Amino acid sequence: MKRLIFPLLLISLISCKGTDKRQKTVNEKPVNTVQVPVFNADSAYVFVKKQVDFGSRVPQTPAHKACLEYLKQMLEKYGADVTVQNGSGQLYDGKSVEIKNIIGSFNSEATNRILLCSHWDTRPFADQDKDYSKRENPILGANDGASGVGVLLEVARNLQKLPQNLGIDIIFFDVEDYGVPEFYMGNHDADTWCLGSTYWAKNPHKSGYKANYGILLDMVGASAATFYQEYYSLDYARNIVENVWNTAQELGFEAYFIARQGGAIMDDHLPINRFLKIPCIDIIQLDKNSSTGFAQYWHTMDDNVNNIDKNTLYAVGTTILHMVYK
Ligand code: AHN
Ligand code: ZN
Repeated sequence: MKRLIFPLLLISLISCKGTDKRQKTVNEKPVNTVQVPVFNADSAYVFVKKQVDFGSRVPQTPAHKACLEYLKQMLEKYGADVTVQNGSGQLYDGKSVEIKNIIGSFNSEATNRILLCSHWDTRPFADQDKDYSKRENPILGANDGASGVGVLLEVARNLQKLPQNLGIDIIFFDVEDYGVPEFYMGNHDADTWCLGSTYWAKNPHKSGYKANYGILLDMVGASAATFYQEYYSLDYARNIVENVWNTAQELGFEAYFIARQGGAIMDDHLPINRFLKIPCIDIIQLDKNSSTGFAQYWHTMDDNVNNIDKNTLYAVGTTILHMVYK
C-alpha cells in the first residue's frame, strides 16, 4: 500500500501540470488568430470633421485644394507612397473639369493587394433640399464624401503592422458627385457621375494594376445607417459581399449590415468592375423607405457634422480592419 501512494501522486502531478500548460498556451496565443488593430472612432470622427471644416470640397475651389493637401499629407504621415493623379473629365453641361485622384499605397511592391476607396469631392448642389432656394448651394458632405475618407484615414493609421506580403491601396476619388442636377433642363451625356474613378479605371496609376478585390465606402457615417447588399456588388463580387457581411455579423454589427439585396447604384465601384475587372463592392447607406433610395439628408444642406455618428464609423471601420488583417 505504502509503495503505491508515491507513484500515483507523481502521475497526478504530471497530468495536472500538463493540463495547466495546455490551457495557458491556448489563452496566450490563440491558434490561427491574427492581432487586428483597434479602430478608433474618435480619431475617425476628427478626420471627418477636419474635412468638413474646409467647407464644401467642390472641384476647382480653394477648399477642395486645401483638403487635397491635407489628405495627401495624412496618407504620407501614416506611411503610404502617395500619388496624386491629375486628369480631366467632361461635366453634364459640356464643360471640362480637373480630376485629382489621391492614391496612397502601402507595401507598394506586394502583388497580393486590396483596394479600399471612397470619393473625397462634395456635391456642388443641394438639389434634393426641401428648400428650393438652397438647391444651387454646395453641400458640406459630412457623410456624402467625408465619412468614407475619414474611416479610411483611420484604417491607414492602423496599417503600420501590415504583413509585408500584403499591399493596400487607399484611393480617394475626385469628381464623383458632380452628376447632372435635378434642376438642369438641358441635354447631357449618360455618365455624369463618378468621373474620377472612371478616369482612374481607364488609366490606372500603374499600368497593369491589379488587386484581389476592392471595397468602396460611400455614406458610412450616419446614425442608424443601413447597408443593404447593393445590386451591382452582388452581381460582380458576390463572394466579397458575403465575406464582408458575414464578418460584420460575427463582430455584432448586423443592425447596420443587413444581409438583404438593395437597389442598383451607379457609384465608383462600377467603372472598377467594368473597366479594370477588379471585383469591387460598395458599402453604401440605402434607405428602403425613401423615394430616392437614399436617406433624407442626401444631397441636402442637412448633410453636416451633426449627421455623423461615431458608432456607425466604428462598425464600418472595424469590419474593414478585420477584412484586411484576417
Ligand atoms: C446616382 O445618384 C446616379 N448615384 C449616386 C452615387 C452617389 C452620389 N453616391 C454619393 N453621392
Ligand atoms: Zn452624393
